[in-house]
Order: sequence, then C-alpha cells, then structure tokens
Amino acid sequence: MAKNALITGITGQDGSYLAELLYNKGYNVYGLVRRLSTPNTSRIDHILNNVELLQGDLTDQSSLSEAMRIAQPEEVYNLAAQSFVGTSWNQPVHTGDVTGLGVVRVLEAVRHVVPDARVYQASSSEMFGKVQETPQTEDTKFYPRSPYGVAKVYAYWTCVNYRESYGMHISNGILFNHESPRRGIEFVTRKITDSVARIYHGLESELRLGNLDAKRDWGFAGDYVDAMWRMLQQDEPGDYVIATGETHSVEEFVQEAFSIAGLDWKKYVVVDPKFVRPAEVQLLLGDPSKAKKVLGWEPKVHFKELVKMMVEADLERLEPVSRKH
Ligand code: NDP
Ligand code: GDR
Repeated sequence: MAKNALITGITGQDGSYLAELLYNKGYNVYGLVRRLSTPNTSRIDHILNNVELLQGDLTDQSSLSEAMRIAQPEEVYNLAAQSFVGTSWNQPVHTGDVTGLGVVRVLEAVRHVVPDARVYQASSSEMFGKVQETPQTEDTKFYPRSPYGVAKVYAYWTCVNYRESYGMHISNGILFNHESPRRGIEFVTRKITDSVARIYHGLESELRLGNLDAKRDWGFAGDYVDAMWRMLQQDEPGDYVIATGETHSVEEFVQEAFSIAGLDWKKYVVVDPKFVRPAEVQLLLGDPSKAKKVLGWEPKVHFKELVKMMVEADLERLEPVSRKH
C-alpha cells in the first residue's frame, strides 16, 4: 500500500524537490503550508494536483497535531524554518521560535498522534560555524556563529534526545549548502546568477555583495533530497553529513557565473559592507563518507555544472519576452 508522507516547508526549495521525488515513488504526499496574504506556491504549482496541502504553522502546536491526524504519515520531513542566516540577526526571537522550538512542536505532534512515524530533521552545516576541524564529519564539534546556527543546534539535540528518550525513529541530515534554479533569491548563489542574467540582458549594471572570501561546499538540491529519503528507509535512525567534499569561495562562484555569460565579473561586482555579517562562517567542507557507505548516496552534480544550470535558468527566465517569440 502507498505510504503517506508529510513535508513541512513544502513551498521552499527543498520541499518542492522532495515532493516531486516522493510523488514519483508512489507516496501520498501531504504538505504543510502557512497562511499568507498572497499564495506562495510557485515552486510546486506544477505538482499541485499531486499533493494535498494542509494549513499549519511551526509556531502553532494544534495545527501541527491536526496535520498529523489528517495525513497519518509514515514519514515526516521537517524542512520548515526561518532559513536565511542573515535575517536571523535581525529576527533572532522569531528564528529561535520557528527553527528551534518549532522542531519540538513537530516532534510532540508526532509523539502524540503518530508515534511510529519516521522523522527527518533538516539540520545544517551552519552548526559547525567556526569549524573545529576540516573536513567536517558527524563527529565534529558544533560552534554555531549565528542565531540561525544556534537554533539548529538546539533542534539537532532535541532530535537526538527524543530518539533516546522515546525510541523514536528520528534522523538528522546535516546538509551542507545546496542550491538550484529554485533557490531563494537572497541566498548568495542565486543572487549572483540572477544578477548575471540581469546584467547580461541590460536590466542591471552592478552586483553588490559582502564577503567574497567565504568558502562553501555547494551541491545540488535535487541530489540532496534523495539523501533525506534514504535516511528514512534505514532500519535504524542516524545522523548523516550530506556534502560534495569540495569547497569553493564566493569569489570563485562569481567568476564562474559571469564567465558563463561571457562577462568580466570585475567590471560589475561591488563589495558592500551592508552584506557583511556580524559573525561569519569562513569555511565549510563536508566529508560525506558515512552517507556513501551506509546510504549508498553520492552527489551527481558538481560545482561547474551547478553554476551553469543556475545561470542558464536565470538567463532563460529573464530573456525579454520579445526575443522569446
Ligand atoms: P526555504 O527557505 O526555501 O524554505 C523554507 C520553508 O519553510 C518554506 O516552505 C517556508 O514557507 C517554510 N516556513 C517558514 N516558516 C514557517 C513557519 N513558521 N511555519 C511553517 N512553515 C514555515 O529553505 P530550503 O528549502 O533551502 O531549506 C529547507 C530546510 O533545510 C530548512 O530547514 C533549512 O534551514 C535547512 N537547510 C537548508 C540548506 C540549504 O542549503 N538549502 C542546508 C542545510 C539545511 P513559506 O514559503 O511560506 O515562506
Ligand atoms: P549560508 O548561505 O549563510 O551559507 O546559509 P548564503 O548563500 O546566504 O551565504 C553564503 C556565504 O556567502 C556570503 N555572502 C553573501 N551572502 C548573501 N546571502 N548575500 C550576499 O550579498 C553575500 N555576500 C557574501 C555569506 O556571508 C556567506 O558566507 C545557507 C542557508 O540555506 C541555510 O539555511 C543553510 O543551513 C546553510 O546554507 C547550510
């Protein structure tokens, strides 16, 4: 019989790829969406007929319990979060409430309504922050550098604690940065590829960025949602680093993205202190050996291919209508 899955954060980048993956595997897919004054389903419009949306919010306990009651999920993927690191300094209390305490609310709803459901928690490489060793593994100590990172550490340990306290099947995916043409526009990769396309089409003349020296282990979101699913197919729950094992600076990303459009980045990029963070995560590089060994997971898309995919999608999206026809 088809399994039921509930995805919180289904309207986000990862939620949209995961909904596609689960639907294609034959799941009945339920998605939690919060009430907004304008609909925000652009990433899942193409599969709206194949998913059932339930209203709820990670700050509202009863809505989560009700969603569990209706969906009766065998698998719960908790992807919802205030996920933008920069905003977490501006809204630390909200970030703690949604990204930290929200996870406790999800786990309480699971524990009381569907205690046998398997749970995936979207943990993050931001928990490593000021890294204590390189590359980072499942055993590397956490040292978060933002209210977002701190909230994710709280959520991570809550998951471990519920697993140990109640024997629940809860897994933490410690995912390193993953991107796609569906990435939110304020994250640096998408900000760059969107701007390259705007400059190329004559819609903009500069790109203002913060720290160009930060290094990230960037992968493709489509590959990473497959790792989430694999975690919940294991007999035993566990915690896994999901990464490519390659790191590149923001400047390298900029250079690669502009060169795909045949542009010299130095003519357009301006460093603006407004985008420099109060505390920075300088270097992230993940070691995904455990995921490879236990889950049989490996990334398929690598750095250059990822940048190309994103630049081409934005060039196409912003191509003037007159030229498209
Ligand atoms: P997005 O920001 O694209 O999506 C976040 C989702 O959470 C959206 O669907 C959003 O809804 C929803 N959401 C936000 N607040 C609430 C709330 N109060 N109640 C219910 N839903 C809410 O994030 P990604 O898809 O990139 O990331 C998914 C998860 O993985 C997040 O938890 C993120 O922190 C984590 N993560 C992401 C990584 C990455 O590189 N992408 C790496 C490691 C971890 P709405 O559309 O209404 O805003
Ligand atoms: P990050 O992603 O903070 O790693 O969190 P982001 O793309 O926002 O920043 C990456 C690095 O780029 C530097 N940077 C800039 N960032 C933004 N957004 N805008 C700029 O103009 C800019 N200039 C330089 C940043 O300082 C940083 O070092 C993402 C999110 O998806 C989290 O939810 C997730 O947990 C982590 O990845 C893993």
